[in-house]
Amino acid sequence: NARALIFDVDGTLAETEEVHRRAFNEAFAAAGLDWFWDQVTYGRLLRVAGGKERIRAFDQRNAAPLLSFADIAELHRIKTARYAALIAAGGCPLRPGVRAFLGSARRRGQRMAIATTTSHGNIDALLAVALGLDWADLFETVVAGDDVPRKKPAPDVYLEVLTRLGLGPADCIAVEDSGNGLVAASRAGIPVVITRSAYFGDDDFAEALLVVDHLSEIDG
Ligand code: XBP
Ligand code: MG
Repeated sequence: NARALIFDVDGTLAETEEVHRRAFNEAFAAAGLDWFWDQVTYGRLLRVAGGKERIRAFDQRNAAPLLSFADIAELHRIKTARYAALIAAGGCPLRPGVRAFLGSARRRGQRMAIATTTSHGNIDALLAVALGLDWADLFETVVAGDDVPRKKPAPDVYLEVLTRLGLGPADCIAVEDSGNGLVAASRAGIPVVITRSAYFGDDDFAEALLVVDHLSEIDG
């Protein structure tokens, strides 16, 4: 019976990666780059956590990379604006069972937090539509990728959540969808429940406490 649940966002609360992928492609077009990430390419690139880091990794596939750090920051700014607009226009539903899972955890008195690679703005765009404008009341603290030195699979976001909650890792359970996320939480010493997602379903989850297809399987 964990005292706190720490949630990943992308892939865990909602299947957001196709919206991210579309936002990246729209940003490339807007910047006049003839880049297009199809699903196969994006699936490979998702090994690199973080949008800016992913753009850099793709640019560096060539001997002569095109983009400076400032170019990447600007491209990612456009991507983030496109993502928020796409989410606001069409939303991105929560995965099956997520709403009920959050509701029962709250009724049980479990504390809840978020540990994610993406940005505060993107989390707000997603959860304001999916859970309502008061979504942040559910979570005691939200740690995002740019709040810490290193992104997943480094344990930084999880260690920061533990510090903010004032809890040890064994008092918590992390809910994740990817191998990168599993490694990040495990390096922080936190047991992990995996909910398989579209892009990461075939990752190695041998270290996980439990693996399910949807959180609806373990509600309550
Ligand atoms: C999610 C990610 C993110 C998104 C893009 O990882 O890797 O990079 O794809 O987000 P996780 P940004 O679910 O493990 O947190 O472009 O905002 O970085
Ligand atoms: Mg994820």
